[in-house]
Amino acid sequence: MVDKAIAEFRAALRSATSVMVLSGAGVSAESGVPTFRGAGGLWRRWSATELATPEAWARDAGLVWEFYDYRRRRMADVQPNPAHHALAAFEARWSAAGRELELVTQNIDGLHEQAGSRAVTRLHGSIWHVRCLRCGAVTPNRDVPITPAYEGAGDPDPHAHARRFTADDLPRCACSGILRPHVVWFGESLAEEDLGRAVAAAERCDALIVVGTSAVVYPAAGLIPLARRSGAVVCEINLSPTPATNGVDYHFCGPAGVVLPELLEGLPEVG
Ligand code: BJW
Ligand code: ZN
Repeated sequence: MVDKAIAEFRAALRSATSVMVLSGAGVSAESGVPTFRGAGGLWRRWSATELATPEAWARDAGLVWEFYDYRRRRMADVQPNPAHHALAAFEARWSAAGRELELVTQNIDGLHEQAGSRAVTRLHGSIWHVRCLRCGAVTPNRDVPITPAYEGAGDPDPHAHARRFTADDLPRCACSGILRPHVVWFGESLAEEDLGRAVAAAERCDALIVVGTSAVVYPAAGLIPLARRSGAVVCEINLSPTPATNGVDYHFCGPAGVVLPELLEGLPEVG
């Protein structure tokens, strides 16, 4: 039986023209990608959020690349799960019916795109792209290891023998500049175009689905009250309450891979 609140939000979707989805790490958890603030969020003795900073890079770029190389190795083989597939299938039906869907993700793993989602705005970049610190070029890169020096490195065990990497071990651009992961670290600005697109979608949407995010990282978390103030009906799908929960219309407690397919199934109805 479909839950009453689910039925109510489905009714809101039925009458919506423009829908926005804001996704976070919880959407990829069922694919085996660890979240940031949950169990499995530690690599050696660091949390992901300690190494995802310009300060960590300035201190030890070789270590930061080792951490990203490890995550790239883990992410290389994961597959989209029913949550990613439900969103991609929904987008296909929704846009065929002439309606608008904007999927704004904080995830850097590329799983939404892999599932077939098309209108994806990546607020925090992509782990599968690198950026040159000298010429600024952004290029796709799926090399694992990122350079031969990282072969066999990345052991997450806190007691692992720590290897030191030097500037010679780091990946280089054709211009010989050092390459860094094309992701957004704490204290760095989001790409203006991406944030502008997300803000416009939040202001325009009739319904917002917030899924699998702890809603603590800004400016992404600020999109939720922005959409609500702009008149959207907002639901949150999460395993537990978040700081955003009190400000949304519906909180659906459960795994994204179960709740999203149920919420979106068969919408919009045609005929
Ligand atoms: C499930 C589930 C299942 C599990 N089903 N659910 C305003 C106020 C306060 C601070 C700031 C502010 N504005 C800016 C800041 C500073 C900072 C910030 O937000 N700090 C706060 C943490 C305090 N923001 C920034 O620095 C941003 N830049 C910026 O604003 O520039 C201008 C500026 C700079 C300085 C000062 C002021 C302005 C940049 C943020 C970049 C975030 N980068 C990262 C790393 C990306 C690269 C990488 O991966 O290595 O992005 S941090 C990390 O957090 C990553 C994520 O995208 C992001 C959000 O995490 P997410 O997705 O929510 O994951 P989790 O793990 O936190 O939550 C998972 C959730 O899923 C949980 O709730 C689970 O329950 C749930 N879940 N399984 C459903 N199966
Ligand atoms: Zn370059």
